[in-house]
Amino acid sequence: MSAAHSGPLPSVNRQFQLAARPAGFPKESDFSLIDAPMAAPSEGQVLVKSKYWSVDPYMRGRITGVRTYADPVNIGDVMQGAAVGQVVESKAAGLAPGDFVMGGWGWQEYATADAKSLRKLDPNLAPVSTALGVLGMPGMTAYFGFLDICKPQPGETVLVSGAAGAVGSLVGQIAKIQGCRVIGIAGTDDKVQWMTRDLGFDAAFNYKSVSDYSEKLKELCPNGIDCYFDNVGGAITDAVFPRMNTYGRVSICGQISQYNLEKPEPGPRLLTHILVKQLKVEGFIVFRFQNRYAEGIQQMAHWLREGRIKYREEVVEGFENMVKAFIGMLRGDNTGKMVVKA
Ligand code: NAP
Ligand code: FER
Repeated sequence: MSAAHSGPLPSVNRQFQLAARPAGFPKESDFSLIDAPMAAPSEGQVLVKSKYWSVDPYMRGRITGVRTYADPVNIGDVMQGAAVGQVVESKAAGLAPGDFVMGGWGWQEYATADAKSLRKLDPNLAPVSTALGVLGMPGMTAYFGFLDICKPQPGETVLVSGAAGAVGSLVGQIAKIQGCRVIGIAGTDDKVQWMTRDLGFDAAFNYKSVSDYSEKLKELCPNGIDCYFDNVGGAITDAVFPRMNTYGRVSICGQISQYNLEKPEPGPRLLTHILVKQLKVEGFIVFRFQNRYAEGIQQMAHWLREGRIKYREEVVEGFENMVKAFIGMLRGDNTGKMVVKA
């Protein structure tokens, strides 16, 4: 065995399986922690020991049982998701014990994976956990979902909802690099302070302590809003549309305020504002940009090295706390990207 693994492998592989389809907000009993047999890699595969797991809002949609861009997670399946790990045993060319990789093996401590399904990571470029955040799917979502869809111009006003999370915190900083005026909306005063003091946002507010979003937006965006990057939908977004400027652009990235509702809110509404302001409103799924990820990762890594992009991780320790971390993220416990560390 390699230096990547000290001591013998355990005889069991702990996994979280989906136990029930959540009704409304997920709860701990919707998942079960089970002992599965340790798997052995076949030809072309590696055995990976997980180091970090991602918890993401899209996972809420994957457990409802509706087929979208992929098959849903079914009851008794290992919960799906991205993870970072270290190769323990290799039967594949190009990967050796000790190498760090990112892949989609889900919520389990060990996994056998086809080498071609993995991205090999350079631990000297950035901490490997960033493959789940700023240099991973959320980073690509911010980079392409903002730049390609909003096409921001210097001097324009950019509003970001869900602005202190993994994606939103990066969108705001990318907008500053483009020379825009940036306003963020998030759910705690600490998040507001992080955005304005550390990330360079021009202003921000806490939607949980402001009652009149419309008035607040009028105050913070006196020249209206040119670009809106929407992570949340619902009442916040309702207040934004009337303040959009003519020829404004709206990137619909997420609608997290709706993900845990048992009955969807009525909508879409306020389409009159799209008409009279001649707005462009476009939804996207980040995988559309997959063939350009190399460009996105290179640019984000460059901005990181220059210190123009900062990132923060909310690290929950211990695999057994996966479900707590997932629920905590949906509740807003995270500033920046929520990850679980082995
Ligand atoms: P995140 O923002 O790091 O975490 C989720 C955050 O949502 C929480 O921290 C919480 O912060 C906020 N939130 C929860 N309930 C809310 C509510 N009812 N109203 C307003 N805010 C609420 O997650 P992320 O990974 O960066 O994802 C952000 C959004 O982007 C999600 O909607 C996600 O689905 C979307 N997304 C889309 C794509 C795509 O391809 N289109 C890819 C990645 C992510 P507060 O304290 O501010 O409430
Ligand atoms: C997300 C929300 C929704 C996301 C993807 C989707 C990758 C896609 C949903 C669908 O295809 O129905 O955060 O992240």
